[in-house]
Amino acid sequence: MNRSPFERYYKNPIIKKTDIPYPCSSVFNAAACKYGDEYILLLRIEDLEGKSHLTLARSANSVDFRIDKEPWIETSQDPVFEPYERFGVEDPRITTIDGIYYITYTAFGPYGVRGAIGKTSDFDKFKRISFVTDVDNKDVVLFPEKINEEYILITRPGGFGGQRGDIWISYSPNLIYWGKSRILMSHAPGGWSSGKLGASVPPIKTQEGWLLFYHGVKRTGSGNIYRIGAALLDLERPHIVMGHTKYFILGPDESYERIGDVPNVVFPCGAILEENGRIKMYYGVSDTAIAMATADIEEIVRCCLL
Ligand code: M1P
Repeated sequence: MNRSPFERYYKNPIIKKTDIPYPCSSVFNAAACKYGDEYILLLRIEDLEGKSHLTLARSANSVDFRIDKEPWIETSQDPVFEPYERFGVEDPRITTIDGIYYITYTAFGPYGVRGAIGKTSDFDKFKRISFVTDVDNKDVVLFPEKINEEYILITRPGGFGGQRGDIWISYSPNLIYWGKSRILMSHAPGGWSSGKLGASVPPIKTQEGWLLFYHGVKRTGSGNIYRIGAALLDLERPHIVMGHTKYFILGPDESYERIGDVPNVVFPCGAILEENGRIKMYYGVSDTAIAMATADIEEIVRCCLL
């Protein structure tokens, strides 16, 4: 019996490296949003040297994408940002607030990885704002609303070299200075997410609470297995976890999720809630391609509250 609420698109994966109009090594972990009538994906593309950049793709129907002929966001040449992005920019997420599209991403450089944020209003000009974490802290997602005049951010400090990595929440008046950090979710020993956690997709507002998809990692003798769970956070006090799915709700099963540069990985960075209550979730598969799956948002919320 398949108890996942997700239904995979029958033509998965929807984007592969052979779809990219220039030479590259892989394409995976894409941010997603609607811009006017179009679906936008911001693709993480790894070049032939192994360094990642971000390239835009657009679609009228959510599955057939036109991919830009050149990268949109690459390592910054600005001396404020360059030292921390020297090895690439990775794993973007998009959050819309008042018509501005905020893009959080992982900056990778000689000192480690850290979270960064920038913005666009037209998917043409992109302006960096700040780094939102120090090093060894990533999987950054921004809430789509301010609460009590504050921006709210979720991050994942740690998790490297086999160490623990839990999900934290922080607050800021201006997207630059972050504080009041506290633990949001920590992994339970022994289970499907016992290795480390990380937020996947920016929180989605529902009547019952903020729906947060997250990835959980199980470490095995043959490597990591990345799977997806969901949690429901209190609408006014989002540091309160009202519930989470008892089991993972999407895991690597199909061959394209099992086999690739990094096997056994499903890694969403973007999801779009349609008017009919279906979520379209875009996820990297085995750090090699991009797939899409849909689910009923009410069913996932119910699973969080069981
Ligand atoms: O290889 C799987 C994923 O590993 C890392 O994710 P995290 O640090 O959250 O465990 C990232 O490199 C991610 O890009 C990659 O898909």
